[in-house]
Amino acid sequence: MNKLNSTQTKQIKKILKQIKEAKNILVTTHISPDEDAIGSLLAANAFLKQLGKKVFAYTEDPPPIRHSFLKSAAIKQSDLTQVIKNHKIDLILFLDGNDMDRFTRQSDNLINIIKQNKIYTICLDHHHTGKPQQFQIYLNLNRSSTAETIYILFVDQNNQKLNSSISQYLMMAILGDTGRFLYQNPHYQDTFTIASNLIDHGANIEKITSQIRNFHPDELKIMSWLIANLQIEDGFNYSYITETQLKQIIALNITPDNYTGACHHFIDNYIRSTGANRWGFIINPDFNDPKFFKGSMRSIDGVIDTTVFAQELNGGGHKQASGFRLPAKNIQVALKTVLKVIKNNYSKALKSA
Ligand SMILES: [Mn+2]
Repeated sequence: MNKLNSTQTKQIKKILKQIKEAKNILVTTHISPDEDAIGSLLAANAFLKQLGKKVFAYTEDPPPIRHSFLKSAAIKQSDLTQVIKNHKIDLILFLDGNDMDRFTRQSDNLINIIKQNKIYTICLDHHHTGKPQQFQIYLNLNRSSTAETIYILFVDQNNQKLNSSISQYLMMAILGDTGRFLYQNPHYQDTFTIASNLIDHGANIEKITSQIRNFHPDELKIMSWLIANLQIEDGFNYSYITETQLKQIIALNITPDNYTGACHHFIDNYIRSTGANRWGFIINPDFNDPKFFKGSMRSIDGVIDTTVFAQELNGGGHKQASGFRLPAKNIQVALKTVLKVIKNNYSKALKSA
């Protein structure tokens, strides 16, 4: 299983060599971290510690509270440039993204400090759009998740041992990015072999699912608004949260975690499976900065390439799941922009599906 071509094998050898030579390693993942981001980060942290490395696992955003059952406290929050300064970092492992802007809100500062300190950069990823040239080694094995790439790197290629906590981390990540083994996946044989091995070593799909799919009543309230705002168009569905609704959410002391959790659940489970349409999007004001609107697009395999739209909106991702962040005066303006981009690029996105 996990057959790699010679370029990939060489890259992996290079990565393992750099890890061996490094003293202080920073491992990080993208802002607004999801299951794959947190699970991959926790697993990479554990595998590097097995190798006797000094590891610093940091993100700029906190992990969602629903991941706390995995002792995600091992991940600390800080401005990444500060971590580099404080701990003489000589190697950074970036996980689950391939654009410095995904890892920090101040990418210019981060790029500068990396250059000044001659820090080696490695990126492990599985996305199809971005800026991989920003990293010295960029490894993308086209897997369903970054977690599978981590498994291949450390378990398959470096003979490292799984234990029950690492198995739980990797399983959570794979469950998150595969939609619980739902999505069409060219490497399905590897995915199921890895998953089976993780269960052998203590991962429990039912328990993990009950943790990450345990709804807070506030999430259901926000989902009811997304349901009320749902628009069924000729070809696609969409919904949104208005800036007035965000104000209400804040007034009700609803946490950012429950806000984004509700949006994720709605987009993953309803937008592409309501009525006759098989793709759609949602858009909602950024909790921390309501001058920006966050959008997510989802489609069923082979229906439409959503990255065609997402890239026009300065975002990216996968054909069936992509995202973007858009500055706009209000929800009406944001929606108008997105609908216009869809209209102007529809045939291109259909062709590219
Ligand atoms: Mn991922």
